[in-house]
Amino acid sequence: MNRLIIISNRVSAPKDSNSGAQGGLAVALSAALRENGGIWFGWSGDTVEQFTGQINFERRSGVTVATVDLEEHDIEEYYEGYANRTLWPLFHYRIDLAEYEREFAGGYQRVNHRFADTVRPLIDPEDVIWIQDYHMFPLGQDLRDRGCNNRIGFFLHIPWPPRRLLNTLPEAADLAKTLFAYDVIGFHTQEWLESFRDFATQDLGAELLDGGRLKLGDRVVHALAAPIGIDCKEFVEGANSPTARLAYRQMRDSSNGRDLIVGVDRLDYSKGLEERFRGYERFLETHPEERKEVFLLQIAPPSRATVESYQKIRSTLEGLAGHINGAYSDVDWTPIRYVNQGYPRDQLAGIYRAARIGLVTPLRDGMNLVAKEYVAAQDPEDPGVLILSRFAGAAEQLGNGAVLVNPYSAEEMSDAIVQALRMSRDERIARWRPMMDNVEQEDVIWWRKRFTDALLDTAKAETAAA
Ligand code: GDG
Repeated sequence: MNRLIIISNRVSAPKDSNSGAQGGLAVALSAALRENGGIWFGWSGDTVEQFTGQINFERRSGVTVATVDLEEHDIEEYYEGYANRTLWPLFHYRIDLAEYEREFAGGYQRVNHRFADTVRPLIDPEDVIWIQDYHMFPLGQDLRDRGCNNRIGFFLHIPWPPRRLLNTLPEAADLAKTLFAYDVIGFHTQEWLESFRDFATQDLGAELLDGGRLKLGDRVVHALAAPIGIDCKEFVEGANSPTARLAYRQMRDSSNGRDLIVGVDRLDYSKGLEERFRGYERFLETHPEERKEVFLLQIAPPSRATVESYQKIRSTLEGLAGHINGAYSDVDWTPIRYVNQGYPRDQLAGIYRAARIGLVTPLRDGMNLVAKEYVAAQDPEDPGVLILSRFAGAAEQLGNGAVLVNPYSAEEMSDAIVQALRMSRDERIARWRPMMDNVEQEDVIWWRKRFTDALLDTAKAETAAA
């Protein structure tokens, strides 16, 4: 394959290849860069007084990383503003939280121009470019405007919202039009893909061609669903590591024979944590006989702490956890252990394995990798039960084994917990197997190949046509 240029807001290539903290995405993209050569480009995480466009080059475990510093107001408007306060809530169907400010939109445009100006000289004519996520919708168009005729793909890691919601964004049409600068655009699920198609055909007047292609003016883009997976092999190894075994043991010891229900999420309103606590409370309220048989461990490392809606959800959850523990605790039992810190991946894998129930109940989620990690970490002889929101992208693949719930319904959540606690080992195995098959087969390498193959196919089709 040709050399690859990956562009994302932050470069998550691990500093050293043994780093336990690396996520599946970083692993997959780093592996692609090592195989094909290339560069991973993004914001350095640092700010400077005056933007210079000077690139910092670095080698990180066999991958060339190129980063650029931005100005303080770039970060306020582009990252904290448009990305985190406008697009993130809107694309997770939360128009009540979305802030529409021209200043944010302007900063977003400016930073995308800056990225384009900076990265353009690094691109050779044969390179294949792959841009990641909602921070950079217009970057492909910006590169085209700078004479870049390369194959360019774009992948969206969050949902694409229904058109009637998206139309609340003043610049929705302009933003969506820029996606036609790409050759291939990918979404996690059929549902997000269909929402995009609806917007493209009904609001932009695009024409739907065969093979998932859409035409607008003289541009044709191939839009496809490519669900991301985890690095399953690595995760299973991690779940069997000494660290994981120790974490498993400690968890079991501290459970006193009670069943552990686990939740692991960035502290984000899209993850449905408030609703999860309320569902669990409903379970405690309506099932006094089961109460002291279980406890919920919610791991929720804080994120985006400068944004007001995140400060609010944090204090709401603290209040709710305190209320539930106050109302139901006993001298020898606390119903919720609510933890605001992160843990190393292997330790997490051991905790997942110790849990009888994985509670993954986002109100809306592009995919949700925690659901897949929970499945991968289970003991095949005695697996736990995954309770999964039907509004997570992962429900399209794992709906064949998970107990699916509507996270807005405390009653459904409570029923699902009871069902999972009473489930026989045979049923748990029968439900886990097909989920594990999916997690193993459609892993992160499969995802990356599915996308890059489509990107290369468009190149072949064009050569053939010529
Ligand atoms: C976005 C989309 C999509 C969490 N706590 C700890 C920890 N984590 C890790 C998990 C998992 C990752 O963070 C979270 O991934 P998710 O997929 O659940 O969610 P987002 O961060 O919102 O990711 C999402 C994803 O992009 C990929 O396309 O699936 O829908 O929103 O890997 O394990 N990791 C460690 N300690 C923690 O305490 N080490």
